[in-house]
Amino acid sequence: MASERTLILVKPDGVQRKLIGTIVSRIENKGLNIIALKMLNVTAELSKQHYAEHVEKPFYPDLESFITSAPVVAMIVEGPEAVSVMRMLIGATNGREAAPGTIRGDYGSSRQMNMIHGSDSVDSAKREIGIYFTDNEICSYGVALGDWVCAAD
Ligand code: IDP
Repeated sequence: MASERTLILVKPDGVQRKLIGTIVSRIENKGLNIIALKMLNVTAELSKQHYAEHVEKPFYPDLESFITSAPVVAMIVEGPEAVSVMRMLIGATNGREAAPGTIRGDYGSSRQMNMIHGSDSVDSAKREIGIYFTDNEICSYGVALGDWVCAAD
């Protein structure tokens, strides 16, 4: 199992709804390591960098207004297959279609205000981590119980 890193954001609606702790708990309960974490305001420029693939889409202006409307919490999450494991924990984009048990399925009913972002591939994660974090903000570490939580298959 490859250890991967993924970029997670608690979006403005997640922060406003006091879901930071819940989302952090879900990540930690799954056995993944949070190796960087900070609160920040996403600027219009940062939004365009992050959502480069969506900038030309009709929904982008609303997405930019939303993501810049209030602070977000950015995290780097590390662990075995962290990118796909986090995408499973997060659920489908539209909260009305996300499966119960996923973060979006349990807490949301909106397509835009879906509380959390998770990178969709290892390459996207590398690009997004570089947008949000500098190397000296990252604290990779081992955990004593790691082999019990994430034993080899
Ligand atoms: P993802 O966050 O599930 O990977 P993407 O398709 O990459 O979904 O879209 C990025 C974000 O843009 C979504 O999380 C959501 O906030 C917003 N979004 C995506 N599609 C729509 C849409 O059709 N209308 C409004 N907002 C959208």
